Amino acid sequence: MSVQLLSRASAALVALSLASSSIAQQTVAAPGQPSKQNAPLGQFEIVGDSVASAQQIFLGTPNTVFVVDKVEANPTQINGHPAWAAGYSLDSNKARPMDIVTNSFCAGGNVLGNGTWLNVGGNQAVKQGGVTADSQTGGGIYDDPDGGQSMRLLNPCDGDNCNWFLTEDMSGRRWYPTVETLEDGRAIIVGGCNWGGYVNDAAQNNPTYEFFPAQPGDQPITSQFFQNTLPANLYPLIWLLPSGKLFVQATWSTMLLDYHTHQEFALPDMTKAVRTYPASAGTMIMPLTPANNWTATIMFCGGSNIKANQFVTNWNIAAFTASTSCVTIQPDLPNPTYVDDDDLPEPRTMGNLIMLPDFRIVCLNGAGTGTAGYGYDAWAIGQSYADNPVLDPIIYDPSAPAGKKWSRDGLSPSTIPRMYHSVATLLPDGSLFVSGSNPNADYNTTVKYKTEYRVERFYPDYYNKRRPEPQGILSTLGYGGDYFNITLTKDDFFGDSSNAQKTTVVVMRTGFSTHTMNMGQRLVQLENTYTVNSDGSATLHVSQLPPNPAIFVPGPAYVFVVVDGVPSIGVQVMVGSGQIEKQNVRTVSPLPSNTTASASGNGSNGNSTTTDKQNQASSAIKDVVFSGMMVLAGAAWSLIFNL
Ligand SMILES: *[C@@H]1O[C@H](CO)[C@@H](O)[C@H](O)[C@H]1NC(C)=O
Ligand SMILES: *[C@@H]1O[C@H](CO)[C@@H](O)[C@H](O)[C@H]1NC(C)=O
Ligand SMILES: *[C@@H]1O[C@H](CO)[C@@H](O)[C@H](O)[C@H]1NC(C)=O
Ligand SMILES: *[C@@H]1O[C@H](CO)[C@@H](O)[C@H](O)[C@H]1NC(C)=O
Ligand SMILES: *[C@@H]1O[C@H](CO)[C@@H](O)[C@H](O)[C@H]1NC(C)=O
Ligand SMILES: *[C@@H]1O[C@H](CO)[C@@H](O)[C@H](O)[C@H]1NC(C)=O
Ligand SMILES: *[C@@H]1O[C@H](CO)[C@@H](O)[C@H](O)[C@H]1NC(C)=O
Ligand SMILES: [Cu+2]
Repeated sequence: MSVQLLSRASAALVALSLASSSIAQQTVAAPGQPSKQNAPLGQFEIVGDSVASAQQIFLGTPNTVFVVDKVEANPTQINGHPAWAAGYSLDSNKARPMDIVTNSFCAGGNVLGNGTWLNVGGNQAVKQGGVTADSQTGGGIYDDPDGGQSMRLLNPCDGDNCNWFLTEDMSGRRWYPTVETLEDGRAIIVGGCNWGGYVNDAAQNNPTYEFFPAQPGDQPITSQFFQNTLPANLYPLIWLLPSGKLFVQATWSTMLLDYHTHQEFALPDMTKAVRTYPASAGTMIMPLTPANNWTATIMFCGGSNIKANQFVTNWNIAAFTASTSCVTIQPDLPNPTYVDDDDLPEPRTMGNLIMLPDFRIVCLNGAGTGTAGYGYDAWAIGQSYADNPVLDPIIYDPSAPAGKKWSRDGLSPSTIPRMYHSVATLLPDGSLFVSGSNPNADYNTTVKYKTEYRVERFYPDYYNKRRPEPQGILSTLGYGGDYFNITLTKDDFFGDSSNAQKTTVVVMRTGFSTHTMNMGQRLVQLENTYTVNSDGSATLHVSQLPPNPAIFVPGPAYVFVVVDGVPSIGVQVMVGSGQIEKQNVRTVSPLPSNTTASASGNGSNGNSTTTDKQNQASSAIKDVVFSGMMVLAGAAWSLIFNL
């Protein structure tokens, strides 16, 4: 009887899914395996040349990393002047020079909700040695118009057919601005200074924020916080929180900003070290997961315990030991405070924090002493304000017990110092792209810490494992609404379908890497349940993003399915409508129960058990019969309705 009911129920389900297939959403092709074989695990490998020195990078397509530099005498030319931008093909490890038109020195960037990348602000036109050029409109040795108010856009592509173009200017000059994308896919552009230098000062501060694209009548908004947080408020540390407020941290101060009402709410001061540039801690918003109810935790590691009045160059900054401290804060909870987390194993400034799809965090690059910045000071190392490069990567495992979260087990150091103006980003294959370092005013090969072009890949321990090849990932993810199904074979579970319980689906944005920040870097785990079939394959039932665009703003992202710590190759999807607009938010459909069919080896043909922890007593057969009857009832109703 059950069998009969079951088959009638599944026939009805099949009929229903056929009926709804006309409105079925597009899925992406199942990802395959990495092209790289036998990668050196836990190690760096030098793979190519970035053409322009990698001061800023982002993964623009699954196969192309875009590089943005300052104007300098990079040997590769484009349009009759040195190239200060490039597109780096991950397949061929070849870069093509690109023309980014104006001086993008210490610009900010992020991706808009429609997939266009934005790069904003910079420096005046310069000649050799970074000295102000005679013409601010182009010409001269580097032919670099002033970039201080520039907004540069790129619709990324593989190959040669996309180029940077200028759109309207910002309201004012911004050197070292931060860019965060908002719930409607616009960007907020925050802070910076007019003319650059080691730190900010009142005479050149730009204590405002503005939006791109601007709405008619928009004016830049002046922020009290940015008037109060001199001098280390360049590249402020900013994350959009699930509450819709912006968390903002600079020098020793912290606030929440309601960008709609322009209200500022003070939070406790930072503890133990300055985290903003030029102290340059590694920072990130930790994974937002069903287990933590998508609650934001922001982590800060390293930096420099330096007083606000010590950001002057009349003492030996390069010899000053960096901080080992890591702290976290949960700004959306009541009475947030900074809480100590496990210290770094050694002092570190400019150590990037890069999130892996399995929730671990790689810290790499940086220095043990000094800060970001450079100059011709007698105590500088060449021109570098940092010394004692830290070549060792370390990995933070949030699931490890307190005191044991950082580990360097199985990891080997790089051979390349990567200090001021170095970068890193996650790639779709789960490796890291690491490049840059140039603590010099111009292209310089004669100093200890020279202008660096070498590109490295870093391979986490999972890299050579057979990757899951999930089928059915949607090419567009919305906020709430219907769940979707991803199928995995027994091989995808490494032959053990109980790994369905250790499978997660994550949506990641890799961000815009510059100055030890990855603007926009974020990981959100989708809610899922599973149906394990008797042949050891399974269907994952996966919710779309939580019904709140502030948890993960619209725009391109990568989806990874991680089975027992092994990520699939990330596939690019679009989150939201693909337009800069208010996003649709729908009620979340409930997920089917977790169900495991007994394998035939257990002498059963089709016996199933629900494995839900909260629902041990109910049987899958009942569930399926029940939902089948609901479907039949629904079909009957609609039949009656249609008649
Ligand atoms: C995305 O929006 C920006 C700002 O309105 C616009 O300049 C750009 O052309 C748009 N990109 C696409 C692909 O439509
Ligand atoms: C999860 O967060 C949402 C939104 O902040 C809140 O409404 C809900 O009560 C939270 N759920 C739990 C179980 O804490
Ligand atoms: C390289 O840096 C050194 C140290 O500051 C300086 O003396 C030299 O002029 C620089 N070379 C170039 C080409 O800028
Ligand atoms: C997902 O799979 C379940 C059964 O495993 C099925 O009932 C449902 O219709 C499927 N949904 C979609 C959108 O394919
Ligand atoms: C048979 O069932 C038991 C208990 O549920 C389980 O531990 C075991 O892995 C199953 N064997 C196979 C071959 O699936
Ligand atoms: C299959 O289900 C039947 C009926 O509920 C039960 O008697 C039998 O023990 C189950 N077999 C296995 C292998 O779980
Ligand atoms: C179903 O399985 C998922 C993934 O293993 C797990 O997170 C979730 O808690 C389970 N659901 C229930 C209701 O037990
Ligand atoms: Cu810089």
